[in-house]
Amino acid sequence: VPHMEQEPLRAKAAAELERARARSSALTDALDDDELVRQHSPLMSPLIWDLAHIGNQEELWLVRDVGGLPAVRSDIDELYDAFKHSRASRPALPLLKPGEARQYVDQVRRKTMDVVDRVPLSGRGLVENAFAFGMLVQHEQQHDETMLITHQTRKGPAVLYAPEPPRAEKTVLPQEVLVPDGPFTMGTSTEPWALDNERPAHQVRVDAFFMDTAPVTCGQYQEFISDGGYDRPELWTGSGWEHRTKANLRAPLYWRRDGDRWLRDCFGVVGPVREAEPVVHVSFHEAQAYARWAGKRLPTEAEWEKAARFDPESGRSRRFPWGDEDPGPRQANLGQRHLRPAEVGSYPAGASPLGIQQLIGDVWEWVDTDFHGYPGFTAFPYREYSEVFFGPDYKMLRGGCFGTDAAACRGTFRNWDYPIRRQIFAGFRCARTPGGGELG
Ligand code: AVJ
Ligand code: FE
Repeated sequence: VPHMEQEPLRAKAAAELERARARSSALTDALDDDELVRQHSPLMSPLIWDLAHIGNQEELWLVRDVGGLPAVRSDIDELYDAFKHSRASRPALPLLKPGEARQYVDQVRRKTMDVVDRVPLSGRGLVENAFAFGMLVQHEQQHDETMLITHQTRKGPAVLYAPEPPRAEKTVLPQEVLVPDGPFTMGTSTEPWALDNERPAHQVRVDAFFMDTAPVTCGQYQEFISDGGYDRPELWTGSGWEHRTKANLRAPLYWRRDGDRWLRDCFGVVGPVREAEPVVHVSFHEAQAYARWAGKRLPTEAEWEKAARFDPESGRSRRFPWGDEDPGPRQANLGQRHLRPAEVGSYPAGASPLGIQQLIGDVWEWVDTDFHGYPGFTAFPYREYSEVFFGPDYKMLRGGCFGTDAAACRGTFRNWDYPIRRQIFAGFRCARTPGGGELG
């Protein structure tokens, strides 16, 4: 990065750090101390752990590593190391109290801002300083989404408010479109804030396939339930059925029956399930069973990314379905502007060249691919970001959701979780092999 181009980068890093912090504060200031230190679900950390962990990672990477400054508090590194303590065990740790945690993250942030002002934003090899700021912004935003998940697991009166998402313009979408056969460029070598697992750009050959133009809706999912979807082992894989039985799954998480209709708890507000809204809080196994019931299958990760990025006219991969411009409120439901997905068809301006909608935002989409590194993968800045998760235990999720910030979302962005997880804001869409059945 030439010297004269560094000032806009500094301004951007500072502004993005501030924007992330405003969100972290809003998510933690909404609750009293007791609710911040309590564990709302064994799957989640106490909210105050997330906050201090955000500060501790910032201290490690920006203050100590990039800035070369002495430790703010070296005595707490171990407490906030995600690999040292399981989420379930974190409430029992001698964590910083809410007031101390807030003071700590403020102290770290003041030093970070000095570092942003003075360090050169280039010239450190693979992990450039400019990338380190992007990485920490994304890290904070990712934990803010995690904290939003914790808010959804929490019981009690609502504390978060946001306007309703925009309503669908009444255009009728075709159910599916054909994505043509041929190579496309998957991943990226140029996206400045792309994390290790999104790199490098590489050619992938994808056979022609049909992709649904929208995520599966609650209305469609209710039909699967009424048709006995949860009681028909032939629709599920072996491990899917085993989990369905053990966990006694009957409907998406946070749904409950009320006479002849379904209700959903959305951040403490209970209301009727909305038929046109993408289904959310389903596991990979449920998504797979639904797809088989519908005579379809889940897309692979390469298919999903081709649907989201490939421009058939130029043959080029775009940053986003709509082009290369960063997401705005017309293109995608991102950034916690709303607390739920928007009805299908609500974002025509976010459509891909082939007319596929809502790939970015609304709900994370399960895809049928295990987590692996792309050819030429190099772990950075640390093996624990991605590499230690590679293997068959995790399934990929793509596209981000209403709770994902644009800083941590793009056409190449990869998320992952266990196939049984439902507390995340995950839904799915279906794909189909031309002429064939459900097997890809
Ligand atoms: C990419 C969402 C799976 O939360 O475990 C946060 C992101 N990595 N701190 C996670 C992350 C380290 C990660 N996910
Ligand atoms: Fe983290």
